[in-house]
Amino acid sequence: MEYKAYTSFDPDFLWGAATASFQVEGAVEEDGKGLSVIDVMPKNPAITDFSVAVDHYHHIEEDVALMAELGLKVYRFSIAWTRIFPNGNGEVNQAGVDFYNRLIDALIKHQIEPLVTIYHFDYPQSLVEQYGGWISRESIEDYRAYAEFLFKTYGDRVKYWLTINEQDHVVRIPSRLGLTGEDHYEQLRLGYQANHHMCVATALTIKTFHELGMEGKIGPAVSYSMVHPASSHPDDILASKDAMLIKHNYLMDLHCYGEYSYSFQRYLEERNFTPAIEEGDLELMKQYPPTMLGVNYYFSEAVRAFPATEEFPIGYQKKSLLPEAEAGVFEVVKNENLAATDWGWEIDPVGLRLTLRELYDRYKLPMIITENGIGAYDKLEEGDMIRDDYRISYLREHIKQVKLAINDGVPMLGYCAWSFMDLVSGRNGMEKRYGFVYINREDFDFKDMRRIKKDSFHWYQKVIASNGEDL
Ligand code: BGP
Repeated sequence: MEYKAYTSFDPDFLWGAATASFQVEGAVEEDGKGLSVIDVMPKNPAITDFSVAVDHYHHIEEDVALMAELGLKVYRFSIAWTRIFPNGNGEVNQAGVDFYNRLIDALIKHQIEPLVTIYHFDYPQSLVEQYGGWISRESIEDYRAYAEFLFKTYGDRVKYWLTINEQDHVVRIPSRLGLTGEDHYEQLRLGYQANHHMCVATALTIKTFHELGMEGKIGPAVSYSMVHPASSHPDDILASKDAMLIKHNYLMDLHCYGEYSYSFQRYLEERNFTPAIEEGDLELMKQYPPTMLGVNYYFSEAVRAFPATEEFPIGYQKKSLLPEAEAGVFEVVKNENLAATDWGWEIDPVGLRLTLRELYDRYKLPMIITENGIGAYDKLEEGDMIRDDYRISYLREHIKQVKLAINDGVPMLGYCAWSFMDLVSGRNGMEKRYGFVYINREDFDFKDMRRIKKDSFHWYQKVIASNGEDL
């Protein structure tokens, strides 16, 4: 829709940038930190692991000074559970608690609002060893107790909380659940059980948040993006609706309505994936929904119908991290209308407006973009220059669409680009860079870890200073 007149961003719009503990901190075995599932997962010899990352642990003052120079109003970061509770439960590690106190105090000193992710993929390995981790019901109380500790410790300064980052990814990536050895279907079945426990844990944590009388807002950071039909053929449109359900809406319906939607129940039943649900679980979720949503958005997808055959029977899934094809449901295909990144992620700014509209239509919660950005092979040139015009153009086009979504009537609290500084990519090491700040290290050469401002740093500085007018 077009309008005759457009409003601007609110004066208190939170311009920000994000990171996650395991991708930036390093120091994985320092100052009493326990091991997480990320620390123990099998290493890929072709890329760096996360043990040193970009050494943020030893650079927080310098890094926060750069955030202040950039003009950030909000900084999204995650707390490493195993710095606070090395075993996931039990003894507290004071050195870990102090580290985040220092970080939060430095942010506040520079008038940067901390936006804290309670748990971003780095689940305590000890909990996997104690009782199997998220696949066991015992996990619920340990997560809640950890979150309660954070509320009591940092809640005097932190007003915005994200419960679990990209739960849908966690439940489908076996190493992030600490699973080993099971076959693909068993992993999926266990994943849905883990998913249920995470939803109960989230609701209980939100209950605790209210009981403690915490100020501010809380909700999950969800990976949510439009799945377009590849054509106007009704079969493709049905496939896109089903893909939205299986990829995104099943989880949102649980978080926000405490329900397994009728169609998702059928999907689970047919595959023997229905999790064990205890009395009161769904009621609890209904009673304690999130008060905001964090939205991670990078790309959209297009799908066509994928009729089951003898060769590909119903339920057959291409074995991949995320669902890309499932016989009898959908298959992801190339969207000829869109360009893609070097990693094949299709760039779709309008898809972001659609995503925000879809989420608000369905769930009516205020939102903050918690991740949005482009991974690229940045090149450090003579004179410490990084000319990342492709990043500027990606971010500019997406921010324009956030503004349009606001004009559509969607309440947006803020926008966090991914990422503040270069960090170790989830699956691609150091070669896939996202930051406004370049970190001078390669996969297997730590160099000097110098922080260098990219062209996009100077551009975003102006965007923030002009409250989104100077794009
Ligand atoms: C999201 C994660 C981030 C980050 C990002 C980019 O799924 O929440 O932690 O990794 O994706 O992904 P990648 O690093 O694989 O390009």
